[in-house]
This record gives sequence, structure tokens and C-alpha cells, in this order.
Amino acid sequence: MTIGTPPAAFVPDLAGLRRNAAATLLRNWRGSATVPTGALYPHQWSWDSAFIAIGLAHLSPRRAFAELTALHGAQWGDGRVPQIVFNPAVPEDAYFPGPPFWRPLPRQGPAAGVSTTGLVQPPVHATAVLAVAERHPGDATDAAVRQLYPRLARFHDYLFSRRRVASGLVGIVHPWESGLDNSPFWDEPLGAAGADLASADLADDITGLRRDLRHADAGHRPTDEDYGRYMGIVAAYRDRGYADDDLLSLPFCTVDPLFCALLAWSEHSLAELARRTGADPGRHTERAQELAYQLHTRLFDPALGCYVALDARTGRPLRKRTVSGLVPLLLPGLPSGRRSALVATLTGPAFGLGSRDVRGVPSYDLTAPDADLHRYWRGPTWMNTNWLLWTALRRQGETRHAERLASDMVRLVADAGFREYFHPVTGEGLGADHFSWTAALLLDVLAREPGGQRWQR
Ligand code: 9WN
Repeated sequence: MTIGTPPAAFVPDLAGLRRNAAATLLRNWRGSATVPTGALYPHQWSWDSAFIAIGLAHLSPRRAFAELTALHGAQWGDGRVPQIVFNPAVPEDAYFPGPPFWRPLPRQGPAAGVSTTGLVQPPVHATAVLAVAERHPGDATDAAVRQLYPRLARFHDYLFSRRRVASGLVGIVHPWESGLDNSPFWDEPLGAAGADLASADLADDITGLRRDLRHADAGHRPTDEDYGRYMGIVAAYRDRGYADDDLLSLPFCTVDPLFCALLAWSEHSLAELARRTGADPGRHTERAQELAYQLHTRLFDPALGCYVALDARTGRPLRKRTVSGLVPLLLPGLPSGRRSALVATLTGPAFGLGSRDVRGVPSYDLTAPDADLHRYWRGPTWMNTNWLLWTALRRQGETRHAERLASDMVRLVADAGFREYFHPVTGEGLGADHFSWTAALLLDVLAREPGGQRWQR
């Protein structure tokens, strides 16, 4: 790997990319919300909608707010914003696990007639609302913010009150809640859960039940063994009515640095939204600072040069270098030396930012013996985590690295299309095509790194 070789310029067709990005978002619009992609994910996903709204802000603020309003229309009585809102017009077996698997939804669930999963995804929604609002000041925005702020705040209240584990950190109860479902972080806790799960009968037929393998290469997706465990963990949570009373007795309960960092970041965004609606921003700022303090003191691993996850059931740190462990770079007020440590990891051999041989920031340590550069969250480059790191680098004043990352993102899409993820060395497009957040976040990069920027090869 050659770090620091001066890159050559390339000239992307920026107008064509913008046009195709807009066409991808239009193609995936379903009347009130956008699907991540037509065949593989035919419903509304929570954090996808937040990223999609960030892109829609460059096309239509009205649609951006509609996207997030539709999602919050499925908010549960207890405040949780569900991972998936099922579209009743789509056959129940088009996605697995579909609505029947998640039933019964409890009394504190969504409004009657609304069908969702019982999990959540990383809370990046308040940040998305603020991004749209900042770009489009005016009465319509003020009205949308007034409508969305209480719902966003209730979601955060749910997370802070019902999901607290391990001295104030906020936990997740399923790998799907991390958004980086198949991350190597989860191998150890999933392995331990596997021994307890009573899902053997389901696992026997898991290949037959899965729908993802009809639309994506099996080598790019999680294994059947992992899927069997995913289902077992959902079943255990569902069978106790999705109650959060004794989180550590669930088969899976971990703390994820990306989830906590996005929650702290979004609390800061919520403070700004509160100011705009005349509500008290103080409690949001306090919660952001308290969570960030816990994250910085409990999850940073100096030897690895990044944050790690925690198995809340055993108290064991999950010591791997994954892209999630770099995302706290987004936060203001990092402890001294932390920014340079994270940038060193980002630009070193594990993630290779700035190297001629690596494209974008991979999802997992390229030097790890178990890195799998084709498989879902175990090596490939994804546009959403790259966008988070690009935003972080800009916020930290690391302009040169931010520009390089923006260039990589543009080039990946220019070469391979709006794919779900990309091989971090060859740039080959992987997973699904016509992927909404790839299109949306590219639009945001193109808008914020305007002409004059020297795109680099
Ligand atoms: C399960 C929709 C979602 C993303 C996740 C990504 C993938 C789902 C799946 O697709 O997960 O939620 O079926 O594999 O891991 O981050 O939100 O795009």
C-alpha cells in the first residue's frame, strides 16, 4: 500500500451524476416515503430515511420533511421510531422477516393498522431535520420543525430512559439496531447468543425463508448461520412484548460507538431545533455532553486508535477496528489528542484514507485476517459511513482529508453507479443497485464540495 502518493485529477460528469442521483430517488419514491431500493428492501427504513432526507434537501425540502414525517407517523406509543415501517401494499412475504414474524406488536406499539418491526436504528434523524431546516429557512420549515421536534425528542427520551446500560451508555438489543448488521463487532456476542437460542427449527429452513438472496449475491450478504441468530434474537425480544425492563437478560445487548456518537450528535441538533421552537435546549445539551463523556472515557481503545463496542452482558470490550469506532470524530469537544489519534487510524494501513490502493473508507480493518472485502459490513465501503466521516473531517478542520474522501466517494459512484456498497480496493459495485442513500448523500457531497475542488484519482 502506498500512502501519500499524489493523486492525479479526474473529471467526473457532475451534472450527469446529479441527474442520475435525482432519478434514483424519484424511482424509489413510493408516494409518502422512499424505499432504500426496490426489490431487496421494499419498505421504509428508519436511518435510510434520515440520509435520504439530507439528499432530498437539495431537490425538494417539502419531500424531505414528508419523508421524516411519514417515518414518525409510525412512532410507537413508548417513543421508539421503528427500524422498518412496512408498506401494506407490498406482499407480506416480499421481505423476510416480514410483518407476520414481528407480531404481535404490543399495546405501546404503533397506531392501529400500522405495521412495523420492534427494533430501532441509529438516531440520525434530528441531524437530518436540522440539515434540511438550515438549507431552507422560512415559514414552511418552521412549521415542519414545530411538528417534528416533539417526536424527535420523544425518540431520544425513549433511548435515554429505556435503553441505558453500562453506566449511562445507551445499548442496542440486535445487530440490526447498529445499522452495521454484520459487523465483526458482533461475532463474539452473536456466537455466545447462538448457544442459548431456541431457533434451531427456524435455522433449518432459513435459506428457504430468506428473500435477500433472490436479489443479491450470497457472497455479499450475511451467512445463513448469522441469519438464524438474527431471527432467534428478534424472537426472544418479541416474545417478551419488546419490553426493555431487563435488557441484560436478552440474548444480545451491546453498546455501539456509532450509535452512541450519532445519538450525542443528534442531541446537539435537537438542542438547536428546540431553540427554534422556543423549547428548552438545556436538557439536550446536557444529555449530549453526558453521553459523549461516557463514550470518550469508556469506549476509546488507545492501542487500537479507535473506539470499540462493549458486550453489555459480560462487560467485555469488543476489540476490533471497525468504521463505527471512527464515527465519534463527529463530536465537538473531543478529549485532547483524540482527533489526531483517530485521523492517524483513518489514514493508516487499517483504513487507508489517502492511499492510492484504497477507495473511500472501508467498513472494517483491511489488515484484519477476517476482513472480507465483498461481504456486507465486513470490509466494503458504504456511502453513509463515508459521508459521516467526511462530515466529521470537515467539522474537525481536516480539510485536506475531507476533500480526498469526497473525491473517493464521487469516483466510486462515477465508476460503479449508485450501488449499495463497493469493494474498497477495486471499486466494484456490490449488493443492490439504485440505492437511495448512495444517491442522496452523493448529492450532499456535490453540493458542499462545489466546483473548483480538484477531484483526485
Ligand atoms: C436489515 C436498508 C438496510 C440498512 C441497514 C443495512 C441493511 C437490513 C437487511 O439494509 O439491513 O435492517 O435486510 O439486511 O445493514 O443499515 O438500513 O438499507
